[in-house]
Amino acid sequence: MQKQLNIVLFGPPGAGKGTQSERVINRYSLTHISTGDLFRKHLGEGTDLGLQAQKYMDNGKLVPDEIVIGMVEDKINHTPNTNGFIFDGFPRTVHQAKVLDQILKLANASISVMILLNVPEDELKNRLRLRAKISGRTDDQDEVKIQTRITEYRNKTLPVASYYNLQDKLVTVDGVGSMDEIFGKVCTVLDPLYEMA
Ligand code: B4P
Repeated sequence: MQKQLNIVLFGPPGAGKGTQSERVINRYSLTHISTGDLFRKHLGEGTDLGLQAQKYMDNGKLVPDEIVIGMVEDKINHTPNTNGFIFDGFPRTVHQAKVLDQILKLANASISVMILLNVPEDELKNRLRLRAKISGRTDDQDEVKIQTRITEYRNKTLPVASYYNLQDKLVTVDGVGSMDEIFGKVCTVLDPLYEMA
């Protein structure tokens, strides 16, 4: 099997994961797995999975691991012959990270790097307030939901960074600045890994 470049793009809500993912996919021809986008797609189509996720997302809470993991596993298993994956918003708990390692191991692959986009809380809130005006996303619409998402991140998601740090795979990138500047820093991390893959 070809060697894959598998990236976890990580950070709090509003850090720019979705924004940077689009650029990374174009440059390195990777397969995008955004759990938030997948849930919103299911929601739009009115599937059972979408309806199960909705009550958590609407309140800014994490969707339970068993729902998220099944969906990601299905997507990985239905994507043969890829250069690699960019995981955007996944894993969000240490349990999700451990299961992802197992799924990739079965495919003789592994995570190459985790990039953490570091953005202060005030800036995150400003970005989400701005996006609320155009996104139509229920979880962007009020301060309580935004705060819940940030608290969920601190309590349940941030430990995932330590998990990858223990494997020497964590790289932190300053997520404040123009989208192009940040993309430049992300490429500085990924270009050498891409050449090796
Ligand atoms: P997500 O869809 O992942 O949403 P998010 O964390 O808000 O990040 P997103 O990628 O959309 O925003 P971005 O930072 O790019 O998750 C939504 C919900 O789904 C979760 O709360 C949870 O309920 C559920 N969920 C998803 N995955 C899950 C999982 N694995 N386990 C459990 N539950 C899960 O951008 C934000 C804004 O900032 C944009 O408007 C953008 O234009 C702007 N921006 C980006 N970069 C900027 C920059 N450099 N300067 C200024 N603005 C910038």
